[in-house]
Amino acid sequence: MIAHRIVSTVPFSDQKPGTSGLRKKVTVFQQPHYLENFIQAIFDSLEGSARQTLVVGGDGRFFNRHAVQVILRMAAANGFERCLVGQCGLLSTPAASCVIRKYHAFGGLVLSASHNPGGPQEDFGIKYNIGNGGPAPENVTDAIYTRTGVIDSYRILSAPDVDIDSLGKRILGDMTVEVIDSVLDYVTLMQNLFDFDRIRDLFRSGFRMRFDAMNAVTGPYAREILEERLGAPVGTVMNAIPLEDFGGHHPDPNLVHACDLVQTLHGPDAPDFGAASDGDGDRNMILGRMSFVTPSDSLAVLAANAHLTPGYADGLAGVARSMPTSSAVDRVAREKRIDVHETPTGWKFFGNLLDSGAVTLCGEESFGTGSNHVREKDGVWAVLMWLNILAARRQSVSEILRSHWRCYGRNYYSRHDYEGIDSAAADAMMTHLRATVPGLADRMLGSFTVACGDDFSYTDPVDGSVSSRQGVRVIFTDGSRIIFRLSGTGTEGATLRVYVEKYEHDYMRHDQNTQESLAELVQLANKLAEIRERTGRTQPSVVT
Ligand code: VG1
Ligand code: CO
Repeated sequence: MIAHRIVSTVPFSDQKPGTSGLRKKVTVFQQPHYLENFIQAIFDSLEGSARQTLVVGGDGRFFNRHAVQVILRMAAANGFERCLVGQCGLLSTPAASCVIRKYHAFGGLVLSASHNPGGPQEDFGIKYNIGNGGPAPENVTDAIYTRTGVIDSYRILSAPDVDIDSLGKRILGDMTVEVIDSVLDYVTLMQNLFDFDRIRDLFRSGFRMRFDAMNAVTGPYAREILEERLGAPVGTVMNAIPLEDFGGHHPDPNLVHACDLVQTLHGPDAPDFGAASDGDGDRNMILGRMSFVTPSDSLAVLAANAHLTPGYADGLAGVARSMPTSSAVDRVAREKRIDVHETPTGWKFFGNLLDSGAVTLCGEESFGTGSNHVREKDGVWAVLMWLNILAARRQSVSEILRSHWRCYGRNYYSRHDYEGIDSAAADAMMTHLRATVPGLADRMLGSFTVACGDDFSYTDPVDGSVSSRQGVRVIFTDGSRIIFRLSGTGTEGATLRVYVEKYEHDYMRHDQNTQESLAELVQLANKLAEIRERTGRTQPSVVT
């Protein structure tokens, strides 16, 4: 039975999907009809979805189970023929992408607020992924947003909750609900890309690692792959059980939030390799004994060594990085004579490049790395890629990193985040930067000379769509850069991100601490944006 309920409140004008879907406090999603309004707006914006398959799953955070049930009832009432749901409502973001592609689904709904904390007072989120398995492009998210403002009813089946905890098929109205193993399809894909025998030999030789699943969705994936299939000892995966509140932690794999893991890698008896992933499993952090690999360097190292893994043995068609990601990978691309594409922040911009075959690997400075195997960034994939390379080269993480810098030079790189600043002040700062930065061309700033300054705009080479105002850049004549942009994923106030990069050709002669080598550029950034005057902050909240 389909109930057509009229939305009783004003349409929700704040339902604007950001860099990765709609992300709000759980309490916002709990407002009457809020969730349903957004889901219906998504369904209304899709063309040709009747009698199609939808994939549903999330990172297991608070509200995940409730949202899955609402989505199932609404999908049934909106004419879908089949819903594939991860067991217990769980699917990591890359696994959802894998399942959408493998079963030729029309699209999927992924429930997550990524690395943001979870729990009744914390964050929830919904992203819609299209049939290629990737995040909806801007024309789709814009259509969804427009629809949220005019919608006046939604379709939902009145039916009891569906059992999503045991595998198998159920019937819901005219729709079949198929509860699938959350990890199996993903594991099969990984086995096709990497040399599991070789990695197993590495573990057998005494190589030790720790994977921190941060009580988020990757626990079951990492356990199955690392401990079951690759023979790593039980206990290799830490915080392996997904919890609704992630154990009260920020499931954000960086030096601040994964500090236990970082300490383990710096302690006595440290293992050889450490890695962590985020809430929904699309991010990764890579650590060696006493060393940290910046995501930008990781992308460059993976590009330089991809041929050592079976899935990429034939070489790379091209690479792509988001604009604020350091240009370390550009140097690898130049040497390999392949194209490098520079895109705005957000994985959705890689979709067309991957679909068209223009690029094989891509990455972002924000701990995101991936390839054409799915259409999302993929944390566990990045860890396996590193493991395969380590197994092939039989060198330590820091040896691999140093030899990379010797060969290509080093891009010192850091991101400074100012979280929870006043939104109006943040907007005014960006307006000020947009007005002043273009005029800096050819000026000397300290020991640097400005080559040019602009607000980054991107034209998609495949569909010609233009995305403007993607970040203010100051580019110096030696290739150093300062970039300013506001986050699209925060849920409180505004977050300013300042990205600073400096290239050192002769790394051996100038081996320095990252923050020291960037100190002058950081000072320049503070001055150009008038950060202290405009935000009252003297220090960033997070430095990576
Ligand atoms: C951040 C990162 C961006 C990433 C996005 C989603 O966006 O900077 O690189 O694609 O999060 O990541 P922003 O707008 O806050 O800077 V995730 O792990 O939420 O899918
Ligand atoms: Co994420």
